[in-house]
Order: sequence, then structure tokens, then C-alpha cells
Amino acid sequence: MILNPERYLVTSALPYANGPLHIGHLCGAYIPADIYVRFLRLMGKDVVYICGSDEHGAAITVRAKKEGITPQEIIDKYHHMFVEAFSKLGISFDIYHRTSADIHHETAKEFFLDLYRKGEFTEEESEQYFDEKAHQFLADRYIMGTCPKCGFDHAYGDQCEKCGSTLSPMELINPISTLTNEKPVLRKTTHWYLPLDKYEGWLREYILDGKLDGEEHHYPDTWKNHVIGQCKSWLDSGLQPRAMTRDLDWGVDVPIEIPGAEGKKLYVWMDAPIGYISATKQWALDHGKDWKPYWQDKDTALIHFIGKDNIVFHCLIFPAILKAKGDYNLPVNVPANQFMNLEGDKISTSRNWAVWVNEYLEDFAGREDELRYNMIKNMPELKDSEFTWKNFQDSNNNELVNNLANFVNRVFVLTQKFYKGQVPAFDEDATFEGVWETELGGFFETEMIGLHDDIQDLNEYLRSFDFRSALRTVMEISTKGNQLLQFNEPWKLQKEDPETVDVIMNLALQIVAALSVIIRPFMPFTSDKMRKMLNLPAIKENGELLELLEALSLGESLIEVGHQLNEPAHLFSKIDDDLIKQQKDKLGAVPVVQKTEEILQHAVADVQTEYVAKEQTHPSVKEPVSYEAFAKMDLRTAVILTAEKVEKADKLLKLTLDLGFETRTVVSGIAESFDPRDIIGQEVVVLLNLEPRKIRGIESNGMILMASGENGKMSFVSPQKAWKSGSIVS
Ligand code: B3M
Ligand code: ZN
Repeated sequence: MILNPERYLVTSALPYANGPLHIGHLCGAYIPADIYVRFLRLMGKDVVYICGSDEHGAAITVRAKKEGITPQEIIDKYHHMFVEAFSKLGISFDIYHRTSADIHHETAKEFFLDLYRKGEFTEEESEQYFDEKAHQFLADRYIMGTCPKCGFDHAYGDQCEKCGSTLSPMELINPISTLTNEKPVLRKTTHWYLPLDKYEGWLREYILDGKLDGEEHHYPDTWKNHVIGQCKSWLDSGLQPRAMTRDLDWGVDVPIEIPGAEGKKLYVWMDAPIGYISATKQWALDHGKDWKPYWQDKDTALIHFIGKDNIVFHCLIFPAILKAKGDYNLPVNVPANQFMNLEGDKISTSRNWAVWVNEYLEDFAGREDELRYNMIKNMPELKDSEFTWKNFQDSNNNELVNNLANFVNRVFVLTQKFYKGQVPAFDEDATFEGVWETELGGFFETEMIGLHDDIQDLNEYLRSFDFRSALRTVMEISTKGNQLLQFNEPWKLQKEDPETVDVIMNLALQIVAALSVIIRPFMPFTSDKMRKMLNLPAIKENGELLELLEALSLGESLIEVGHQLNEPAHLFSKIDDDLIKQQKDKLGAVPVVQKTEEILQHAVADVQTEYVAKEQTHPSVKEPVSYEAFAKMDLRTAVILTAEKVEKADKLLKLTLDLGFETRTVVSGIAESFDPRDIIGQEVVVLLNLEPRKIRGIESNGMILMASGENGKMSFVSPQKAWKSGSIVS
């Protein structure tokens, strides 16, 4: 049983490199882990914080196909985007790695081969969907059909994005291949399975009873109820053997030493968690350390921070893999968070109902801690929570500005005014109205011990992953600082009783100094600013909180008499209504490419200069239309989801288009220019509000814009790559 771990290995879920991060990701797995590791470092603990991009899985190859670029280009794009976003937000990984790295492929293959050689897998033949045109098996995302649970007709082989059900390809009604739009056939294939059923009893003891080899194993004590609850419901419904390999061409190869390995890759949920191990190896290489104690020494606490959709993989499947492997530690806690909703609705990538981290960082540059603050305040630790822009504004204006920044600013301004910015000397026994109600020692000492006790509570909250309460405690300390000033009104008292003002101001400065340390896990940039203003060394996260607690328990000063402060700066400033309105307007809307008038002006200028030269070979310009007439046309970007020939019509293709907010059927006369298989994933511009028309019995709802090329061949009018579906074209 781990009572006081010698070292910690902390991980955040490896984000899939197939789309940008939103606030739901942040408050699920990254900000909580960052708070926790910063806290551990402040307590002088040995901790390594691991993360990286998850760069395998069919979602990535499907995305690449959709954007018409290679999987490598996709993962590079998102990997770099993640690196930038995390670093701007101050997520303090010790390493941010990637699963496409050689060291990861080698580690994952070795792991797999070892399990294979130990006889931990069963080899099973099964029937799986195969696309005869594309000559490949259709894993998870390559297959689409109607959801058996809710009837949504674009459900994927592994999941329905409408109702959220986890599916298997066999459950889909009317499956089609997303590669060719063809109906797939069933073919036999062989895979290696982890017999999860074999681990059921062991998992029950490990998760539900919190015991490993008969000993208490959960740390610091119990796990969150909802984590245990989810595991219990999986366990109660009976675990099945799970395939650990796939027929894919992107991922970690099944080791060639295994007969029949050719063309097979590791299942992404087999390889990704091993990414935690390979990243630790890389970190150790970079720092001249040994990685093994972090994964194998029994005195190491392994803790995974994840969102609730990853619970089964981190609590059941990965532990079973580690157990099979034998010589690895198992997580002592998996403090998964629930989901964060947004303005009364679920966050949705396809509906653009999200606050995108990269956009926030651009629109609110310099306000990184303000986002962290709101994420922590509303962290979905035990149940789903909600982000609203109004609450973001209020928490900034009322709490960060009016409470914290106001307190710090008042202390600095008064210290400048009364003492030219130097910490005043004081009489230990001076009486004043204090804010902590302990009954020990002199008046000043009493307050310092009260502060100590509050910070002790804060530590307890942090230790038990209750970050909301921890943040509240920090803000309460700031509130007490404000009350100290408010009760005693040093600005009035200075004339008649400067001795009492000395002790009040000294105490207020001690509170500011304490805040600069305890605020660190939550708002690291603000901590840096405060340390600078205080003219104290920057926090290196090397035991400073431990030192602070020791000093306070002895009634020692945190900032010495006579110490010279620097000039104050404002820590936070108000966010006005306009900024909030702009953000709200962005939700669910599609970004406007350029202002309509601007585009029209450019178009007119272009036509005028080109006109003379091209007159002979181009049809003459049509009658003018008013801007109003043009503006009535609703043009949007879309992606072709399916394409098929219309029977007995050589020129027509029936297309379904993904508009981001809905899908539509359009019949288009382009069959002579394109093979339907080649245009799945094509980005197009569509006139949405063209009156519906029945063409060969099919209702067509819109028209795709085409340019006529040479020899009567057509070409799509296409937005820049990877533009969001449903973007307005004007
Ligand atoms: N990439 C899923 C996710 O981002 C997955 C996590 C892997 S953790 C080993 O939700
Ligand atoms: Zn569904």
C-alpha cells in the first residue's frame, strides 16, 4: 500500500491528432493534471508529467482522406497546434511526445511481442467487412450506416456521434464503405485478442475493492464514485475478449516475428497507452535518468488524468494489459472528469458549438490564467458542468479583478504611499482587527497560524483531486486579505495610529507573498507576475509550498522587514460586454470568409482588367444583377459524404453533402466528369436555397458550384483545404 509515494508518474490522455482542442479537453485531462503536478513539485516531490499526441487510429486516416492530404501531414499539423496551445496555457509537461516516434513503435512492438510469446493473446478468426473495390478491410471509421439505437444514418462502425453509443461494425444497419461508397462484404480475417474475461475477478478486486494482491492500493484513499460506477457497469455486463490488432495501413506494425502479422497493425487503444511508457523512456534519455523506477518501482504512484469517455480503457483494458505484462505498476488512481457543456448544450465539433483553444488564445492573448481560472472553478469533477461566456466574464470581473487584483493592488499602492515600497517593521503585540480566528500566540502570530491552517486545508483538497475547493480556498484567503484592509481602514488610520497600520500592512504583505505561492498550481502566469512585483525569486516549483508551510507554522515572515518591492502592475482587468458578445456570436456560426462587399469589389476590378484581352474566347458578361439579388443566395461550403450514379441517367450523380449542421441530398450533372468513388471527401461550395427539385424521382436540395474546364470537363469550386463545413461563402 502506498502511503507516501517516493515518486509520481502523472499522465494526461494523449489527444488524438485529428482535430483542434476545445475547452472540454482542457478541463477534462490537462488543467487538472497540471494543477496536481505543480502542487506535487511545490511540495518537493519527485514527479514526471507525461503526455503526447495520439497519432494512430482510423480517425486520422479518414480525416486525411477527407482533406486530401497524407496522414503524416494531418498529425504534423495537429501535433504542432497542440504543442503551441499547451505551452501558451502553461501546461507543464515534462515531455510532450508523439506516438509516431520510432522509440514508441519499438516499445509498443516489444510489448506486444512479449505478450504474444507469453501466450497472453488468443488468435481468433472472424468475419469482418471488406471493401472489394478498395481491397481492404474496413476498420471502425471506414464503415458507416444507420445507428441501431437512434436511427441516425451516418453512424460510424465504432460509434454513433448523434446518440453517443459505442457500436461495432456488425451492428450497423445498411453498412457502406466510406472509401468507395460500396456495400461491403464479409470476409474472414485473423486477429489477436486479449481475453479480458479472464481478468474479470482480478479487475473487480483491483477497482471495486481497491485491493492489489490483497493489499489496499488506491491512493490517496478512494476513487471517484462515477469512475468506479462506470467500471462496475462494464464488469457487471461481462467482459469479452477484445481484438488488439486491426487490418489497417496506418499504425504500429504487428511484429514481423509473429506469423500472419503482415498488413496488420496494433489496435490504437493497445498502442496509445504504451505511449505513456515510451514517452517516459524518451524523457529519461533526454535527462540522463532511468525510466524504470517510474513504471516498475512499487513506491511510485501512477495516476492517469482523463475524461470520462476514456475510463474503460484506463481502468480496465490498460490495467489488464499491464497485469498480463507482469512487471509494471498499476494506476493508484484515475481521477477522470465528467464533461463540460457549453451555453446549455453539449460541445459539438461538427456544429462548431465549442470554444476552440487556439482561437481563445488568439482572441484573449495575455489572458491565459483567466481561462484556467474559469475552467477550474467550473471543473466537471464529479458531474457534468457548464461553461457560459457570461460566467466567464463575471468570474473575471467579480473575482479576479474585484477580489484578487484589487487586494494585491491596494496593498502595493498603500505600501508605496506609506513606506516608499518597503516592508514595514511592526510591534508583534499590536492589536488590530484580524480575520483568522485562532486563539494562539500574539495578534500577528495568530493570523499567520490561521493562514497556515487554511493552506493546510488547501493542500488536503489538492491531494484528493478536489481542485474546485482548492481554488475556492485560495480565493477565500484573498477575501480575508481584503477584509483585513476593510475592517481596519489603514488609509484612514495612518494619521492617528501609524503603529497599528504598520502591523496591518506587514500582515497584508505576508498574505500577498503567500498567495504568490499558493496560486501557482492554478494560475502560474499570475504567480510569476506577483513574484516580480514582490521582488522575490520566481517560483521554480521546487518545494516552495513546503517551505512556506514550515515558515508559517513557526510564525516566521514570508517577506522580510525592509524588503524593497517593485512597482505594482495590474494583475487582471475587466472584460467588457462587446468582447463577450463577439464570442457568443461565434458559437454555432460559420466563419465568414471575407466581407461580401470586399469580394465584389475585387471581382469587379478583376473583370475590368481582364475583360479586353479575354473578350474573344469568353462568353460575354451577363446582365447586371443588384447586390440585393446576389445577397439572397445562400452559399456554403460542404463535403461530399456519399456519391452514387443515378440509374438510367448517364450524367447524374446523387450526392449527400455534410454541411456541418445537417446533411443534404443533391443531384448533380457531373457524372461524365467524375467517378463517384473519387469525390468522396471532396470539399465543395453549394447553393443551399435553390428551390428543391425532383430529378429522376430524387429530391435535390441545392446545387453544387462547378467551373467548366477544357473539353467540357468540370471542376469543383473548392474552398481552401479543411475549411469547416457549412462556412458561408459570400
Ligand atoms: N486519444 C482519446 C481521446 O483523446 C485518446 C486518448 C488516448 S490516452 C492513451 O479522448
Ligand atoms: Zn445513434
